[in-house]
Amino acid sequence: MSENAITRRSFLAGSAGVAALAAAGGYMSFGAWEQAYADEPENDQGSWSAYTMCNACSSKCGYKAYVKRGRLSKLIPSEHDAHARGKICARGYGYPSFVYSEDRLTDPLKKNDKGEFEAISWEQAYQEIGEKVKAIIDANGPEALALVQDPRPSGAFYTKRFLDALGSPNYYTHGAACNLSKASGFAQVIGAGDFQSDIPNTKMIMYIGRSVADAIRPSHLQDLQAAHENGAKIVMVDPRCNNSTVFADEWLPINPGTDLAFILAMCNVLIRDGIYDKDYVAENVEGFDEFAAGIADHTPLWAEGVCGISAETIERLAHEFAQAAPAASIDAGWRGGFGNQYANSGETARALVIFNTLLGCWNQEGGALLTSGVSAGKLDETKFPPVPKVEAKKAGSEEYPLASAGMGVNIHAASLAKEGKIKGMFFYNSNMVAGYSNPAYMQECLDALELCVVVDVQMSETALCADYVLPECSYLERLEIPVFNGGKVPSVSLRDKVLDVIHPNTLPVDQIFSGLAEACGVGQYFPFTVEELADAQLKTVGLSLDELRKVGTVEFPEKAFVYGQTPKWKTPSGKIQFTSEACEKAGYSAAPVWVAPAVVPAGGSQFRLITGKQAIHSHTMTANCEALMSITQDYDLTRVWLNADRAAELGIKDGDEVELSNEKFTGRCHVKVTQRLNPTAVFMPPAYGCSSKDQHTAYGVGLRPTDFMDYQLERGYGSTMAHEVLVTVKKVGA
Ligand SMILES: Nc1nc2c(c(=O)[nH]1)N[C@H]1C(S)=C(S)[C@@H](COP(=O)(O)OP(=O)(O)OC[C@H]3O[C@@H](n4cnc5c(=O)[nH]c(N)nc54)[C@H](O)[C@@H]3O)O[C@H]1N2
Ligand SMILES: Nc1nc2c(c(=O)[nH]1)N[C@H]1C(S)=C(S)[C@@H](COP(=O)(O)OP(=O)(O)OC[C@H]3O[C@@H](n4cnc5c(=O)[nH]c(N)nc54)[C@H](O)[C@@H]3O)O[C@H]1N2
Ligand code: SF4
Ligand SMILES: [Mo]
Repeated sequence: MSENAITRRSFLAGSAGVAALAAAGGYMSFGAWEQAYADEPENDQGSWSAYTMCNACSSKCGYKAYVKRGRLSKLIPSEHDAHARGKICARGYGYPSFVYSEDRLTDPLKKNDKGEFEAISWEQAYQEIGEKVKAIIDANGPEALALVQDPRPSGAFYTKRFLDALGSPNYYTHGAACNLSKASGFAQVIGAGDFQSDIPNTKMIMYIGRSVADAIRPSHLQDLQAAHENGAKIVMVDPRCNNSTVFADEWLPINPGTDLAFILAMCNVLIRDGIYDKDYVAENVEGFDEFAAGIADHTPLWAEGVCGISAETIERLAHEFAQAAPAASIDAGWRGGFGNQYANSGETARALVIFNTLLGCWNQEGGALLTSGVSAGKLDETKFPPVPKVEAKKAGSEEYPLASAGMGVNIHAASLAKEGKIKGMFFYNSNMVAGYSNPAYMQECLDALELCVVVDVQMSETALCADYVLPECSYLERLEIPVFNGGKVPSVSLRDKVLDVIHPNTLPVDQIFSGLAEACGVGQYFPFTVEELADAQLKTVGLSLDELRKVGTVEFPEKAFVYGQTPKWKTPSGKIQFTSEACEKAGYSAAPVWVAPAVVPAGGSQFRLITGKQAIHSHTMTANCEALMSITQDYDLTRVWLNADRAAELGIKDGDEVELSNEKFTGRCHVKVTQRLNPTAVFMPPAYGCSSKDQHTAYGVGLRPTDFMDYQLERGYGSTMAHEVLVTVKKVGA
């Protein structure tokens, strides 16, 4: 080991952060912390409060954070924040303790020739990364660079600006591993990637692979509860009886990957029986006849054989919908059913918005709403110089022409690294290696890069593949630019700095990317501070940073949504398109018809591997949070679910240890035997199986679904097809 080579513990010990950590005493619950200081007299020293937003998932719920003795002491959710609406979830309360974790990154790190990380200065990191970026651009052009980030307020702005300034179009979100197919499929039909059902006013709502009580956004959960209390008919379509079903009238345990057949059969009934909104369709739709002809044989009886829901139920539900319309809709969903899961996810998304169109429910009270938000206006160009537009096309846009341009196909970009076409990649708040596709394959891709830079707060699996790891301060230690939220009443919320920086050698995202830009020779596009940018953005909507700091959230009631207006359909024809030339070119039928999932389990000991969120964890990022992981341990939440009848056939009992295997991976865990699961599936919680030893709480606990995945992408749409995975299950020792 070279003189400077360090282990994780020693880089921690060598940093100035050690004093702060010792003071913080590692992880302590808020209660324990309060207790430890219970005898000390109260005083105002070191006490203050600020409005911020949770960072434990992309919902970014707003709350007011209170600080006592310089340490976070309590959180009060913001009443007016669009996503919190006065509540935050367990992750929101538990995750802040991670700020005090001993596993936080404290210094910039560089991988040495032996593959070990050494702490280096920011100056050295910037200088070396800058030189490498310039060399890559000189030799290969800026298109050889790519960046992946999870859309956070400042992150989205600074990382995009950085890449634009370098002249690279290869900017990606985590979308291909989340909701790319949904957003892209919707866009083909209605010209928008999302909509929101008017749930509090609905008479009938169906959720297809969306569980608001597990995959939480507090506002969504409150809406579902309101609908339930208002007596709405609520239908949950999910191979698994998820926790939202407590609010539902019906649970339909559909065969995974067959929602397309189910929706098309309901469309078939509406059209066959003439109970769709004919006037609405005549006025707004292009391609109705072609669609109707294409699904004439997609009858409920046919669908029953595919999706496992009886023809009678499909007929009845279609009629109930027609009766409730226009105060009825299928919810937009998010990821679970057709966000990125199957070979037919994009086509399922198309079918879903076509079904809602047949109900004539767009922008109707209780229907499905396309709301618009408020956004920051143009800024003073002398202070915020515009970056020249990048003309080149994003890598993957030709191979996956249906993928929403804003998201792109992130793992395709990584695969180009293996082919030597992408040479340098940046990751911000993204753990591609563990979460997007097969980790072993992802690692091979990143290993092929000339330069890999990861900005994180802990040693993620992606960071382990990096040449340079740059430590960001935590979300509670930084101010970010404001977040403009759409909805019935648009609003703007702020993530203000709550805590003094705990590890002095960590920096916020704005400074990191401004510093990188400077080192790469494009610093002229960053001659402003985040305070100046936030204030300038807010001024364009009649506010200021100081004003927003005082209240956390400001609503724009004058821009409130009005029912009954027909939206401007941003499609090629300006109409709702039941047919799409782009889809046809990509090899699909112009109007959606049945497309089978890519794999089918053979039965016996073979199952389809599916996943879904647990309310206490997010993706790969929270398993290393002791406060949240202790709940996992208390309730034995790493178990995979197996259908009780299938388990009995295989001689497997509740609590048994089983082995799951396929050609990619073999692993063991305990099993929960239940009637709450479709017999063709095995359900695995998605937050576990961390393979980074530097995450001391998460490492080695449970299994990780991506380990069983292959590198594969949905035709045209480019999603990762996360549920097109087969595994065999056997009892250990049997
Ligand atoms: N607790 C928690 N909440 C979160 C997040 C988190 O990480 N943790 N992340 C946020 C983000 S980024 C996202 S994308 C959303 C995700 O929000 P959702 O899409 O609601 O989340 P999931 O739990 O992945 O999937 C929902 C349900 O889909 C079911 N499902 C699986 N396969 C199929 C299928 O073939 N058909 C149907 N009909 N259902 C199927 C699963 O059993 C699961 O119950 O959650 C957000 N909220
Ligand atoms: N195994 C698994 N894979 C999944 C999912 C899953 O639940 N499990 N969910 C899927 C879905 S729905 C989505 S949206 C994507 C999400 O994919 P990502 O957006 O990549 O989310 P995470 O996997 O949580 O990884 C986030 C990374 O950001 C780091 N991080 C946390 N806070 C900060 C911060 O303040 N600054 C910086 N710079 N980094 C920070 C975390 O330590 C972590 O390494 O993953 C998809 N893939
Ligand atoms: S839903 Fe929970 S974890 Fe996500 S931002 Fe809101 S409080 Fe945080
Ligand atoms: Mo997601």
